[in-house]
Amino acid sequence: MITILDYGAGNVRSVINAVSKFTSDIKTVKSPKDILSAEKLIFPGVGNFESMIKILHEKQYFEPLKKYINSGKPFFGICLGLHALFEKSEEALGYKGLGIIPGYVKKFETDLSVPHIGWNGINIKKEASEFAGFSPEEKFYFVHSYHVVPKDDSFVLTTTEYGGEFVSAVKKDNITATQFHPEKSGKAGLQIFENFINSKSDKPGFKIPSKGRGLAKRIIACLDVRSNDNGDLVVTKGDQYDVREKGDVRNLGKPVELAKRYYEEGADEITFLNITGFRDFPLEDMPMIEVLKKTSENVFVPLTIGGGIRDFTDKNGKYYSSLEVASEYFRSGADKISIGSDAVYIAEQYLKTGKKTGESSIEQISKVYGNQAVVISIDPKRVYVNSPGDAPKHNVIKHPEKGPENQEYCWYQCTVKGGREGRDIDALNLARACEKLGAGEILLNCIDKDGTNSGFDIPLINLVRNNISIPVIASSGAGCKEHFSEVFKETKAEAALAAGIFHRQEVPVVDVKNHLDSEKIEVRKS
Ligand code: 1PR
Repeated sequence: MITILDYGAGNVRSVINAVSKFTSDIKTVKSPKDILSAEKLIFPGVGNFESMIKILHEKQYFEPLKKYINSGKPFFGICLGLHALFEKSEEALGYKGLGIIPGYVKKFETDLSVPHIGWNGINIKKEASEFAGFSPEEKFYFVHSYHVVPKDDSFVLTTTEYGGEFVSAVKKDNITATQFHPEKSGKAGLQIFENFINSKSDKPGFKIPSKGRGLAKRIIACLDVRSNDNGDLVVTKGDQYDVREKGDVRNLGKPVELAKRYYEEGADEITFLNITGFRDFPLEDMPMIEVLKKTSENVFVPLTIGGGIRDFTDKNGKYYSSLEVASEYFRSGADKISIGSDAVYIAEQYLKTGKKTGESSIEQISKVYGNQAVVISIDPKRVYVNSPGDAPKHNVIKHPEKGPENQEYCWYQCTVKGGREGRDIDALNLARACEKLGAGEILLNCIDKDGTNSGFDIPLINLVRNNISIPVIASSGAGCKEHFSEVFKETKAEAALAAGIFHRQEVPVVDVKNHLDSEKIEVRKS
């Protein structure tokens, strides 16, 4: 039997789905005694160290967990499940960890963007049955801002390069714990679970250095989802956000099937955007939750979901906080949520008052689930001006694509409600404010480029990426594989997202990856 510790935060569903590929004998912890009676325990965790430790105490799991691990029975920790083993974390110095491994958890100190998000290689430092059957080129999915620092090197199982070498997995006797997420690492991750579950100690993995050149640029397939006029949930795609063709909502396929296809073709992440989320409340629009649950059964790469994440009062007067909406998404299989319109209102308020309230969706969700779980989806469109002085409040740049009256300058106006309403805040100011409030990543769309197949908006991506320190996903305008190499060569974007070319099967994901590889841009080969 495999017991999984669900302490209430993070995406436990994905771990259950991954483990259930190899055994149906799975139990989730409901009480402290379930921990003590476990035969093999997996402790998955994403989120925040403070909130995890608090919950472990509240549920009275803390001492049983120590007792279980010290009993010598097999233990597998993931991400925060690794951090928990240490004495303390810089993420919450007032809270003690389990203290099973001497050492602490440290914030990344690097010029690279933090969180460290994406697929990276590992150097295996000692033989370990969990890594039986791996090729040195394998990459695993990481998403974290803190990493462990064991006092004793004998615990180190793997290291990874990210602005220096950090410890990405530990092993000692019955304890194995990884910083990366096997449940989100495609076939390689599933192999780790299989090895752990079946105790394949007869086939030890060997000490191997990673041949991967480090963190891969991610290729993300985006599925804009909404109900069509018959009430069926479909994947659609707009041209500059207009999703109707001859009056009907364009139907490009079924969300669950398309997501599975992109996973199998090698997409590094899948993003679902519920594009009518600004008017339909997600917890009433349950099909979207179903889509997520079904997708996560067969798709083992990160899933992001956006649309409608905000506080809401329904027609019966019942109030839902944005945190409740997000929690429902996380429970249903999401790894990250993306906030669009609400982020604009929050940033406007924050820039006006200069005060963090602690109550915004960005702050609340990142506090519980961690910054890396909060993506801000920005929907900007160009406003052309004759000179920078014409828009003194905004970040104005010179743009090679001139305006309708031959203007050379523009600023990027943020919009809400699916591009329908422009606001008096620009894309860079929004991104900066959201970073300060706790967002972990920016999904940078561009309405002028969306659906045009004319390439990404390079000046916009540089404007934002060069002035913030969280990762940026370049989005809108991809029309051919060369556009992906262009965006990675000319900007520091960590990922590139496309929709139309993938849905219309004009360029398969694998062709994009092969092209990037031929251009010496690091990718994950699947
Ligand atoms: O405001 O928090 O409810 O979130 C709504 C979300 O829905 C936002 O993330 C917003 O970007 C998205 N959205 C709203 N309306 C539309 C629309 O198209 N009418 N989709 C829309 C935006 C997302 C893009 C697209 C890329 C790539 N589309 O990410 O996938 O531009 O397209 P391409 O490769 O075909 O050029 P809230």
